[in-house]
Amino acid sequence: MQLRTHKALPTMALGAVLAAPLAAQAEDSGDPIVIPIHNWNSQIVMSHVVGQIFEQMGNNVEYVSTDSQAVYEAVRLGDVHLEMEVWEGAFGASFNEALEKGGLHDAGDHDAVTREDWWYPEYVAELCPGLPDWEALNGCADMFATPETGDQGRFLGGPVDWLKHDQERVDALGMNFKVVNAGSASALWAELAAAEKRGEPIVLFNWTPNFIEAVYPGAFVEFPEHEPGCDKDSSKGPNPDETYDCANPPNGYLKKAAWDGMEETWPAAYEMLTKISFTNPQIAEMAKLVDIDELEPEEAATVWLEENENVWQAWIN
Ligand code: TMO
Repeated sequence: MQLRTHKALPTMALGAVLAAPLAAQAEDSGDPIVIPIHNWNSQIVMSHVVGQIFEQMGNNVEYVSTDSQAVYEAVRLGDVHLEMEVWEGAFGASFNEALEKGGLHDAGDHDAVTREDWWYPEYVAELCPGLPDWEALNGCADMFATPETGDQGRFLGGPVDWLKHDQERVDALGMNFKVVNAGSASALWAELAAAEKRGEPIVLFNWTPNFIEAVYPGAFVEFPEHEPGCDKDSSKGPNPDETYDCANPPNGYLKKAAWDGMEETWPAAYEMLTKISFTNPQIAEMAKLVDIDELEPEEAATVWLEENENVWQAWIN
């Protein structure tokens, strides 16, 4: 008895020494980390990738479908706890607004550089010489007319919760186009595939990184150069009387955002979140796993994690 206690001591002492630095760190709460899901596939897959890493770390996770503009208010209030894809072009304004009100913060940039704007498949440049210049596009407006848009060209925009101000830009630049919003990302790609098959002109909303670049060569329309403040200050951009008369940022950021309470509630998960940085090819691949390979987003995330273990293990250790 005496001997056993004595023998056990060194082990216990070592255990105490090892436990000490860990005990000093607060543990992550057992409450679920609520992750918002939107309506384009890289965001959905990336959110599941990160959620599955959190689960591997022992956290609980919940996913909720959320409007991609209203989400910044939801993060600020702590109703959801982070956002994995803050695209500068589409969401910079909503993100900044929530940032000013307080409750949410910038949790770091991805390596990825982004662009979101009017785009056409390569063959359209042959039909409308002068592209990618926006004035050349405007000169070809009638080529893009549909029964829905009458004499005007149709710009096929994304779902209404993405870029909010395409029609304002058309008006500010005096373009002979009408914006028609697609109901979903897959509706955009279905229209693109149909137009390409028939060799018909089409100009639609697109973005990079996306799986599209691996399938359809094409280019963004070049609008008057992006100027910060062009959305609020009419003196910016070529039309002195109007706002939104310039391009979206051609080299936009892609950020993560977090609820201010996240660090205290889930310190380990939060630290991992701040280390995450995805590249353009990684994000395009996440979209491809669903849009082309037709996996469910959860499965796509699991496949991505299996194939990229070296990438994400570095964020945990
Ligand atoms: C918000 N999006 C990446 C689809 O442009």
